[in-house]
Amino acid sequence: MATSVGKSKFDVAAVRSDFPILNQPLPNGQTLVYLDTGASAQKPLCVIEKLTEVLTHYYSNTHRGIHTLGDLVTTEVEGAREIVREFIGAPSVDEIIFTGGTTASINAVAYGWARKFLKPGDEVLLNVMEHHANFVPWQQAAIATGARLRFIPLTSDGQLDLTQLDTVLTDRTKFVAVTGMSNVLGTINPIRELAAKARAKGALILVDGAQSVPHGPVNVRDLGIDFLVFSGHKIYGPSGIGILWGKSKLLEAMDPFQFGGNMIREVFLETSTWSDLPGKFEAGTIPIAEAVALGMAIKYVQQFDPQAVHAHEMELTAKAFQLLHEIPGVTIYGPGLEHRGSIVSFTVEGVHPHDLADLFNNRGVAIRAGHHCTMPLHEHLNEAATARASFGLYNTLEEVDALADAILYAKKVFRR
Ligand code: C6P
Repeated sequence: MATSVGKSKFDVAAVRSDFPILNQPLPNGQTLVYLDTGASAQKPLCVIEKLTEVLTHYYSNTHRGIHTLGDLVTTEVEGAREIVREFIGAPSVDEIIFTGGTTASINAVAYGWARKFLKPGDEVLLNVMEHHANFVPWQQAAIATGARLRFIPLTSDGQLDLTQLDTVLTDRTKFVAVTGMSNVLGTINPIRELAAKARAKGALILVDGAQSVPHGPVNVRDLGIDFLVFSGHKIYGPSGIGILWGKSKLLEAMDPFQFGGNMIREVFLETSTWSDLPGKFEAGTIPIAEAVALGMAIKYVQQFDPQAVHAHEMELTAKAFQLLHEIPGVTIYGPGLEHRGSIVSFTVEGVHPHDLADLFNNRGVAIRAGHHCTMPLHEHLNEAATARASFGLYNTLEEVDALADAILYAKKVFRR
């Protein structure tokens, strides 16, 4: 396990020592300033070592009772499933489905639940801050079933406008899909309140936790939600692995999304029956080493005091706010600090975000630029693209200075 285990206080220097990639120069010799954790988080050594351990010592497919390696690896995978269950407060380990990531998890619900249960005239409630992964599957399900999409309007500072909720959440609403935290605006949405309102209308609610789950504790029972999805690679774990959690009675009622090995009980010539949960939704071979390493990534995150992590990440965000606000021509999108997480999207007047990212890269500063898979949101913002800095537990206040310096440098290059 990592060197930072057991720290009573959050210690960013110790955290950084857990991440090999942060402690080596870039191929061009520069020091990496990694401000792109919202796209993919870096990996601590314990996660890297866990992947290697599985592949080196007990890799095989997960068939318990066939041979020794199968038993060992199955025990590890099921151990990881239990870690996820405990992490999100799910009542049963059978409700934890390993998928390829957030996108795959949402598609499983949009196919398995929405296409089965939505009828013409039913409504699905979205909003324009959603990532395409929590937008397009619902759009396609609505086209396929004749259901109608409705949208919670946004306030001028990029929050869900709950004063309009009663207009768009109706007796016809059957499903609400909402992000826990916007990958562009950083907005943290009031999930408990939305879940209660959805429940009162008899609608189900899915939370896209891709951005929110890595940054703070989540408890699906406390929140009162029906589905939670997230990705391993954004929570310091491997890519290619993600989680779909759903209430067992919903998962049992849903159709599988993918068909093949592992997910069947019996196959006849003309028909088949499905395996119990979670196997029903795990067709084929799951990413085995990645699932085990996701368990390790969660244990890594869990060792920190969540309040200390939050305080650290918000200190970085507050400093970015302050420095960027002081630079003429910079616009920051999204709400104030009290309603957001550690994502800061911005534009610099007269400099295209892609040029910004390119110039930043010359200085070793890694940010993301573009529409960040949120074209409806960028249409709403009236911007084709934005630049985005996103912070994780390993970032430092000095790296926020490097961000501000890089903006000043870009302005100088473009004589703005
Ligand atoms: N966002 C970014 O913002 P996948 O690719 O399936 O692991 O995650 C998709 C996804 C879903 N919802 C939200 C809120 C997200 O932020 C993302 C991924 C990345 O840089 C890549 S576009």
